[in-house]
Amino acid sequence: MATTLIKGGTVVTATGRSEADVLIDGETIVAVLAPGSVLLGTDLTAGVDTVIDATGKYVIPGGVDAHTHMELPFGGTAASDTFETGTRAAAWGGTTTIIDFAVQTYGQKVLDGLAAWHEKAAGNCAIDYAFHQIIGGVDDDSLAVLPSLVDEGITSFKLFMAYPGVFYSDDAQILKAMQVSAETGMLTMMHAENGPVIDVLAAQLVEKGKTDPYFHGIARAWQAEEEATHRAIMLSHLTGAPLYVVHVSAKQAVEQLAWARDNGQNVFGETCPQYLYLSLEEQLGASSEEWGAFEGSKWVCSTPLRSREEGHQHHMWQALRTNDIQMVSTDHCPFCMKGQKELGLGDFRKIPNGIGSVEHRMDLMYQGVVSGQITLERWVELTSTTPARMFGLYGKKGVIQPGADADIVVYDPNGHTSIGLGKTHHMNMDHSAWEGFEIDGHVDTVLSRGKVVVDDNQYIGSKGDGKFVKRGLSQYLI
Ligand code: DUC
Ligand code: ZN
Ligand code: ZN
Repeated sequence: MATTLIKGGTVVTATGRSEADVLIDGETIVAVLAPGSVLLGTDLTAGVDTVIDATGKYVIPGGVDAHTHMELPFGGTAASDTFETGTRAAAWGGTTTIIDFAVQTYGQKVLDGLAAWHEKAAGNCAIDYAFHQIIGGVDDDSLAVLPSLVDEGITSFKLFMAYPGVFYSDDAQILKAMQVSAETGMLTMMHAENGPVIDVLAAQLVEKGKTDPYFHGIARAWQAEEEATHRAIMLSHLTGAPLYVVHVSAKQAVEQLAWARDNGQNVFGETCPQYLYLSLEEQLGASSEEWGAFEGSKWVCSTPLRSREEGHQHHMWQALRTNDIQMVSTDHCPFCMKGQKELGLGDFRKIPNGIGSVEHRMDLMYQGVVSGQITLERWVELTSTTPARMFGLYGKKGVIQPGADADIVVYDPNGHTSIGLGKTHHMNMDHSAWEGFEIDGHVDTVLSRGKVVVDDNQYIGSKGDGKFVKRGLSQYLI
């Protein structure tokens, strides 16, 4: 087995930082040592196969992006990243594990949906991957099958309070699925927006000729997010199901989560970089020479970008500091402008919902360290350690300690990353939602289970390096 020593860096974990060398044997971290350690009389630098010099750099556990949608059929098309392109882009950006959503559509057998996802991913991934299960049709059959997913390493399922006629579950269906969640310990993940209300508002806007992407954000009002979040919390209280609310964007929804947590409920919340940095006014309301007001379609996603004037972004950063929101994923769901987003020219309801960010989450969140929004340790916690714990991967993922998988990023705080097409952009999209963002840091080296996959601005891994990882139950639950 090849041995590697990452030497001279500052190891940063969720709980602290220290000058330390990291020794890897094969795929596994075997020791975290005082700098320059001699082990049983052996000079490690001379004894290992590879030495990575991390002097002046941070050595962090690889990112865990717990919310991606590779190849998701959605909005009359499919997310443009395959497992191959999307996981390679993730590796470029220092993410070494993704948790994607296998889909059961209405009327389909859950295990058939899951098998289809295994087929898409197997042998194609650059980094390790796991699955949640979307239940698009809660019925007797899917409810009966749900508990068996735990043995398959799938310990969480997502329900939708939005998208009537597509993935939507009504309250009765949610209640029944949550009862299974309470019995099994599986985490209920919720897309919390009141879909029926949103669909009426959207139709009324279109009838009045308000068809630009900006009105996507108006139709998907924060009240619809707050109300659904509250309803999900109450149903979780009633059933005892642990609840994880995905892609939280409204400050009022955060308040609901904080209230539930203060009441002692097992309720958790995730936000995404787009809800920290981007807004209704600047992005959904954007205009360009090429696309006119349709430029805003690049940022059509749900939940939507919120008004900066109303202060959601500011509140979201604060919630990350106070732990009212526990982690940051991307909801990576990329669509090209040509042939995909443009399906919604003249009607914002037909714009495929989604933004591509899997490549940039670690950098974008690091910029929050630079700008003083979060600490270095909190950066690691939000992007790696908590996602690993939340979804039953901790110990192997999300930490630098003996026995953990050697998923490691050497991050240079003196480096620089310019995001955009022709600069750093490896996702399969014809535009970047993050064009022009400048990061005061750089992903230098990425190891996936001990193998260097990115180094010196080159991808040197291979398709198929990444393996399916079975997950345990959430490690936040007793
Ligand atoms: N929201 C998105 O923006 N895309 C995929 C699904 C979702 O809920
Ligand atoms: Zn969603
Ligand atoms: Zn999603």
